[in-house]
Amino acid sequence: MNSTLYQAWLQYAPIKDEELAAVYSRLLGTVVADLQQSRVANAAIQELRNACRSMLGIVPSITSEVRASSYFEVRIHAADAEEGTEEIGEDSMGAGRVRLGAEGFRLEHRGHGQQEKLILTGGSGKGVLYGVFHLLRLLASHQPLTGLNITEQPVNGLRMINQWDNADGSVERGYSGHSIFYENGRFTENWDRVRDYARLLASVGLNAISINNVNVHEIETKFITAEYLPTIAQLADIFREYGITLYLSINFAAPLHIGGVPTSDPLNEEVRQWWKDTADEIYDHIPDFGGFVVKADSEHRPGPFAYGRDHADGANMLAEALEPHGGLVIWRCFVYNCMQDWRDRSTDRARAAYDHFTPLDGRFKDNVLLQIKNGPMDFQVREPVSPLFGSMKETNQVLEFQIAQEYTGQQRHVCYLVPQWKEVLDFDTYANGTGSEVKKIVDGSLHGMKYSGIAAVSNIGKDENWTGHTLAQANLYGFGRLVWNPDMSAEGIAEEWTRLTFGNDETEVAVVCGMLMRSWPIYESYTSPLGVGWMITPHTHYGPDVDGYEYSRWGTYHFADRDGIGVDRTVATGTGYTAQYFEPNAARYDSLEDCPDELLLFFHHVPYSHVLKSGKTVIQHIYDTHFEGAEAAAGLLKAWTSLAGKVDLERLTQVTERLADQAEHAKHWRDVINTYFYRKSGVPDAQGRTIY
Ligand code: GCW
Repeated sequence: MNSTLYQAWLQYAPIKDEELAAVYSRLLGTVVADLQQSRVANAAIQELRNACRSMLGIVPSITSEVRASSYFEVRIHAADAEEGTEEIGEDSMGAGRVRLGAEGFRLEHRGHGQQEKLILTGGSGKGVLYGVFHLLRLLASHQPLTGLNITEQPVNGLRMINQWDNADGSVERGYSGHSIFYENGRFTENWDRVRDYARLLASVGLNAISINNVNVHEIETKFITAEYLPTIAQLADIFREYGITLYLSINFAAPLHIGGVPTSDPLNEEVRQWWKDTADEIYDHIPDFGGFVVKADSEHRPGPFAYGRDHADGANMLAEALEPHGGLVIWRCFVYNCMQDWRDRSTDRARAAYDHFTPLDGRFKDNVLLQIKNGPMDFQVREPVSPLFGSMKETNQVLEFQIAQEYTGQQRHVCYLVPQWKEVLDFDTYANGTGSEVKKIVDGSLHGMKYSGIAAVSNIGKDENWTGHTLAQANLYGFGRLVWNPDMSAEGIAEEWTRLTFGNDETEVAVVCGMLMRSWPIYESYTSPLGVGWMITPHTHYGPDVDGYEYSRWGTYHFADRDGIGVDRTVATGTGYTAQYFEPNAARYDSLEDCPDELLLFFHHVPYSHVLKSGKTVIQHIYDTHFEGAEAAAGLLKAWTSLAGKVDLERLTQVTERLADQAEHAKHWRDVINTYFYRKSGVPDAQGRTIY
């Protein structure tokens, strides 16, 4: 496929500015490279050549000796095997000596006139790969190369994508068509698309992927056996070429289901041996296999609880099997009681992960990482940061985001999530006093952890544009860039993506970036007020249904009645959840006066007449935001259609259709929510607008 939809941010559009193209062509026409047989570096050079053909109409020649007067030199720094760090000499700007990790790169421009050269030094083949993609970003956004002197290293070690793809070809919470990996119970035969996916992931610095759903069904349970491993090894090979390590989600009850062992008890010797033998077999096929992702004792999945064991017992058993091979166990903390009785006000889903896992701190083996969703509930439009971050000082932690827009409009609504993710990463947990932001916990620096990082549920599928909504590509792009460097700004990432995806027309860049930056607040305003969450249709999680979950068995409540709304999670009168935070967060959330408006209903139950910091009552806030939100959604459509003539027809039409649907659906949200609260509370809108 070759459409603009398909190319996503790797458009490599021809550079029409002749002067600029000439400078780029002079520098990149000859590549001087000694790639030491690195497949990854070779893939990078291949990418460079294709990109240059497309952008500049030249195919760089490759030589091992310097011949041309201007050239692009690519080096892999020799001793990259030695612990991944190496001195690489004097910084040409005189900034001193710089250490380059295995995944880092340095890109510098030297000389002038006909004697210019560009030098890329990678700490390994992967460093070269990331450096080439960085260079291509500069080209595609028409940046000057003169004087370039940068060194970049990824901040997070594990930069992972989780596919929730099933062997039958469906994707759990997938909004972009079927799986690119599977169809009808088998692996797809044509893997070109997987290779292009690997390119997309590598281009933003991602380095790990788990290829099957954390809910592991019958066929996928057998992925760890000789029946499937040869095929999976071929997939691993595709990803390996782009610096991406392959992981599998496993079924905790596999020994029982497919191993011929009468139990899956993690302390049973036969079970432990079975996992060791299984690990040996996996590594025979895939020597650099990453490890296992595990959802256990969660939403009816099997786990150690069935045998009276805890999660450390379960995770450590798997860790022991993977340890001799250098594999990791990524153990998810999404463990809660999903059958809560509404009469029981002490059970609180928000508390669950913390309550289950903090007592286990210090008991996990070194190669276990706990994967924690960003919030305590489940990827809501707005929720506080999970109090587990920072609470386990002796346990490796991985943060889990969801790029798939399960609760944020399902890629039918535009909702750029990078600003939300940044709020999470910048949140100060105070775990070690001021300056204990989540980003420092998940990059491993705060508690000096051996393994750490960030993972996210993918949003791609077989749709031609990968992500259903073309603008949802920005979330996949943004996830990679943010995880590479959490200090990048959401605006900066949006701008990069827009330039690479749509080109450098300044009006277009401004319009698209503006839309992206407004999109999450807009979505929030016509859906869920003040952090309350869960007012969506049960199971599908699309569209409003205020009481859908309130009166279901799943136990996630807003407690709205005729007098008020919100969940009391305070210590004195509520579930006590606020106490799971470090001070001063605990006190701030616990206090009705200090709790920030946007999370008020997450932490407190208040009457509709309660006055917010904004000066409005809760009920008036609900009405106002819903009216304004629906209008703003219509504004997104208007902004986009102003780009007619600038954006190619394919993408113009695709996005227009989605935005038109969004504008309609936003009105539906507005009306359902407003009428619900009007009829519950009996309080009219101060502005007398139409509420049904
Ligand atoms: O939010 C829930 C989703 C489930 C998902 C689960 C999880 C994969 O609705 O579809 O299952 O989270 O994260 O395990």
